[in-house]
Amino acid sequence: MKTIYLKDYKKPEFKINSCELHFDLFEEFTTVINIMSINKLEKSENDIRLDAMDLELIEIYLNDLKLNDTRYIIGEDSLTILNVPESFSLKIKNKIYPQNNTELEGLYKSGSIFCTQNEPEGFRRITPYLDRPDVMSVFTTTVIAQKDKYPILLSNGNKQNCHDFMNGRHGTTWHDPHPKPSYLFALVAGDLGCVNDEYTTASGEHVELNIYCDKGNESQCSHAMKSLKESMAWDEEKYGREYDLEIYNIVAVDSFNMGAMENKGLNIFNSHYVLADEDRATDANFMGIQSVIAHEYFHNWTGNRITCRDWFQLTLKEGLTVFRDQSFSADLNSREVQRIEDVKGLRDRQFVEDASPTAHPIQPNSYMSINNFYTSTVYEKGAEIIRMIHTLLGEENYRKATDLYFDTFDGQAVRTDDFLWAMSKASRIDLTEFETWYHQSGTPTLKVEESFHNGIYKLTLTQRVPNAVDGSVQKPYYFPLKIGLIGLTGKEILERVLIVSKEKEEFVFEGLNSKPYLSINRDFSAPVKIQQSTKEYAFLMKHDKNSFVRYESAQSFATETLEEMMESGNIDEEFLEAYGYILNLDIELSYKALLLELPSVSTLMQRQDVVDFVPIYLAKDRLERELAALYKDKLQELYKQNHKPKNKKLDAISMGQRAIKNRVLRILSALENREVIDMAREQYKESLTMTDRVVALDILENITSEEGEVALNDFYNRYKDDTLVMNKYFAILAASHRNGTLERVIVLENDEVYDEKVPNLVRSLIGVFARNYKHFHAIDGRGYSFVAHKIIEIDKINPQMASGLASAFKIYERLNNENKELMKKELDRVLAVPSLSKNVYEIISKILK
Ligand code: B3K
Ligand code: ZN
Repeated sequence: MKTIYLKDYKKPEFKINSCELHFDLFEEFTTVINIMSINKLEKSENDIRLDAMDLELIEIYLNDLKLNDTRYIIGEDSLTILNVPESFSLKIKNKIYPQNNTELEGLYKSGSIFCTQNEPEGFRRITPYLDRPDVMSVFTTTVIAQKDKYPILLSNGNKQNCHDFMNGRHGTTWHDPHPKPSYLFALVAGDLGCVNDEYTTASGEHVELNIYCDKGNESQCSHAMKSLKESMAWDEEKYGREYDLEIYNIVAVDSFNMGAMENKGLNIFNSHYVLADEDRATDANFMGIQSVIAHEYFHNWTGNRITCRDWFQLTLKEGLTVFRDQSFSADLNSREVQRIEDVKGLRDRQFVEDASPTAHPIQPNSYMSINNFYTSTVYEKGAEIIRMIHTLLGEENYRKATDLYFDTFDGQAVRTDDFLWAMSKASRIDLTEFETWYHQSGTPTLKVEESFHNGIYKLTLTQRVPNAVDGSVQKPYYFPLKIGLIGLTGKEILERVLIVSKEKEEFVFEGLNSKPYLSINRDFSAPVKIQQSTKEYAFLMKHDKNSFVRYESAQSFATETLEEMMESGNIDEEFLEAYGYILNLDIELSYKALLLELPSVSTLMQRQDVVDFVPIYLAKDRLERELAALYKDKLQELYKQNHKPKNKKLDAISMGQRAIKNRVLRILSALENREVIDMAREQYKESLTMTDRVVALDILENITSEEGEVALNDFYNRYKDDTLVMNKYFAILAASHRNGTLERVIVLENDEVYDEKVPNLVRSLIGVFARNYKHFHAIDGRGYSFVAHKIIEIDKINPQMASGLASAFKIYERLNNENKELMKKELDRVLAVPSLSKNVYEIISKILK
């Protein structure tokens, strides 16, 4: 399989000034006419090699002259036109078959809707083109289809005109004045419902806003619309960025490989990130919609107006845009909860990836399939890197620097180095040493040593940077470390941002009366692992004013308590006491719910040299039981105080109440007694929100087969016609700890609601099962064998989906021998499949290396 290297980048040799597209959509096929005006750039070749995948060529005209087949060469993934002049027009007509496209790249059908997904390399499956992000062109698109079946015809930009034809067909022409790369091209045709609104930009321009969805779902679009308007206002205020077209369209489709896509003026979304009402979506779903709508909207500037020179620069747009959506969510909701949730996600996914054989820098050097690099490293670690720049520069300089970035590079395809140039130029802060974050992989550990003599407190920090995947030694990082020192009585002495840049650093603080308590990596100012020998968790849980460190202390305390339990069987009494202290705190309820959560299996597993899941979940189950028994009365009181089954409002207080009472119910469920079963059953029956319903359902499923089945049947009958909600049903069953989960997953594959071609359903059933530690890693090896079998099967339909499933095997190298052997057998089996996609091959071959 071919590897592509960043070092081999070459500038494009041709410029496509304009691209005029005509689509004629039919049920059996689609014809595409593509008329490009092209210029040679300096030192250009005689021949132009266009990217082309699975296209049926009909005819080619060069400057209006039809070419015979001696004038071009059709390659496996290309079309080369020989001997082209300096400046020419090229007209290509080809045929495609969207209704047979199960890869969901290029033009395909989601149910009865025609839609596209072109990032990163889908456009070459539509028409021959220079399908690379640094070739930017002005697109005019005409879409023609049967009017009664496809009354809505959309593409990028502003609507130019509509025309009806005699034969029941009609067409619409769209023009996008902003030059863009082909990966931002989009087309939609369907019989869609629509919710319409408008927005007036800060400079007084009116923008028409439309959200399209399947008819009947219109009432579920209001949260998405509200989020869109909030995003538009926020980007004006925080980054001075206004929208730049007359229309902003969003279309929700059911079959989509990922969350959403920022196509210029025509975002296409997985319906999971658009549709919601209280009866069908959880509070977390509502938050997810707000952040993904914002993310795609923010791409209009960070991604579309300024795009990437090549795909190695992906984090230029993704890391920055994730940082922007995280800041937006923090501004609109609880800042402290947002930060903790972001860090939790980073550690559960990115830290695991960074410790695996597929670890890569946020700017990778090579890839086989670029689709494998839309990772939590490029996205979430990328966002942490931007956050560190924000911390180093400060709010004011950061804004100056982003202004300079937009002014300088608007309309261009650039590199992460260009972004760093703007950051450094506007702030006059040298970021040369900081650049390492873009080119190295792995999570650094920071060892902390403290001493105190004669009023002088000395902090010694030692960085340990892991070797790269190829074994090469990596350099220490440069980063901002926000710390606080706290006095014996709990009073804050100081807060500083220290700059750490060497392998070993010493920081001295003078004039102190006693050894202070150290509050380290406040707000998680750097994505590092802290290694500390002092155990001041209980004190920090009580006194630290930094909400992140209080959370962190509770987590570390719980983690070490669980580790001690795994080793000696003893439970630390002091931890139980500290937990009781949190239960009584009068703090924001969703924050409190986070403080009461025990560390994830993933957190504990990352700390083991050789991973063994069984002791982890046994210890977790036991600690939950102890806490539930010890604080039963208090927990029940908290539940009663906050259980408001008829309140389905989405304000912070109502969501906080649901968060805390559901956390408490989960803790109590460890008792597995009649009382808690009744509580969950009642909650399932009487509550008006999906948030309450899924928690109750999950608890019932995990502790009682009888009541679980009754509730699950009820849920099934109620929602079986709503695929989006049914994803929750599949996920609860696939994540179940009860015996027989694998057998039930196998049965569910034949359920009439389940469809292997719909990525959301595959993720909910197979993807969730592959993260069910108990059953996926079961020692009979059947979990591994089942998932491997699915990867092979799904790879034939949709390689991107299959390689997503394959990432469950990334833990391979660190498993205990028994599991490792079982897993190896399955990985070998997958790798031996002759027609394996490069997507799956790349992941599995790296895991086995
Ligand atoms: N840019 C798209 C991701 C495309 C993924 C292609 N496999 C969505 C986003 O990050 O906003
Ligand atoms: Zn993005």
